Amino acid sequence: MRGREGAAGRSAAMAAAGAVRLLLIGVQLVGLCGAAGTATATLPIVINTWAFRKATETAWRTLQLGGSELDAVEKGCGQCEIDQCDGSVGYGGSPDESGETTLDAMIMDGNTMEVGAVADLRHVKNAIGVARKVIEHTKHTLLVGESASLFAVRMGFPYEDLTTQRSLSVFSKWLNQSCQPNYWKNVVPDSSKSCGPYKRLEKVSFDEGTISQRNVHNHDTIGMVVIGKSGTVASGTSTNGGVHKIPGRVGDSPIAGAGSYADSTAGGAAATGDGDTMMRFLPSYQAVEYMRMGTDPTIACQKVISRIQKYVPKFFGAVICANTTGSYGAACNKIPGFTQFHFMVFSPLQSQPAEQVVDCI
Ligand code: SD4
Repeated sequence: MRGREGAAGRSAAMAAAGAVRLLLIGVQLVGLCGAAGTATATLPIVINTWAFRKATETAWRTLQLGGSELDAVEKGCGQCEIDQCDGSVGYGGSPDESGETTLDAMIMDGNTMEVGAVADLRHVKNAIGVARKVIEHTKHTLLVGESASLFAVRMGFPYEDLTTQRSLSVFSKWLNQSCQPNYWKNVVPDSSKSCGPYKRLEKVSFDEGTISQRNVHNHDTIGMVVIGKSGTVASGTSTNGGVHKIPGRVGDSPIAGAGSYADSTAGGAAATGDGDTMMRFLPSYQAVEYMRMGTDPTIACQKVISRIQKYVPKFFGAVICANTTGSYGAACNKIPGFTQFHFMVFSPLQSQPAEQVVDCI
């Protein structure tokens, strides 16, 4: 009797295991075909926001050539800085209110939990390269503005103009349309109608409409997570931030836990979107903590998006997540004009970077 129960139990268990295997294969295929759902992959893995294929390739090649996970993140995001990915990364994009392009970037080592970051970096193109030097040559974490540029020059980076014909024309078009849109509120003259200089309005009102004017076309930061064969996690970001931002504005991208987060005992995550909103929730940190608790990467990403949704339903944003087993996922907030989020993955299951798509929630 016991034997029969045992056999029945074993075959039930085997059937269940078979079903789980089939399910996993299914999820894997779905993942590779580019639909939503957590996909499994073996290590190493490179995952990055948006369809920035060359960045993925560069990171992967760096690993294949024996580079470290940090090298892969630096080179991968650096590729986007060279390519000016979508005009939202690197020089010549997102001119601020005075027409200047300024850069934010960070890189994080998930073994040591060291972070190097630069914000409001001016006149230096390779922002993530400078961020890496902050880890290697200082005891600081974040350097900002012209002082960060001076540091970069000391580290051997060229000091150059980041303005291009394209950024100049975006800037002059904006001036010609009475500086619309912009990020001011509660000021005179009325910022929804005219250019500054503005002065503060005595009576401050909280108008929901002023919270976010982002759209999917004006910013597409690269955020990347690389997990090596041994489970070492590194992450990084690079962006030129929001177009027409107020000079001095720093977004989520160079902030550890906001723009990205890496912890080799759990996983890595990176965010893209409306940094002014997203940085208040430290979504990358939160996602990694969910994965540490065993939450599947897709669900971890969804949970952080849902949390922001509760406060700011119409925010523009997406998060990518990967854990140290090589499983990964992504999630985004559904708003008009942004219903799907594209991201890139490279793992040993593929011979080339695979563009994947997730439906926003
Ligand atoms: C920022 N989060 O500066 C960046 C921009 C971005 O997709 O991610 N765009 O707010």
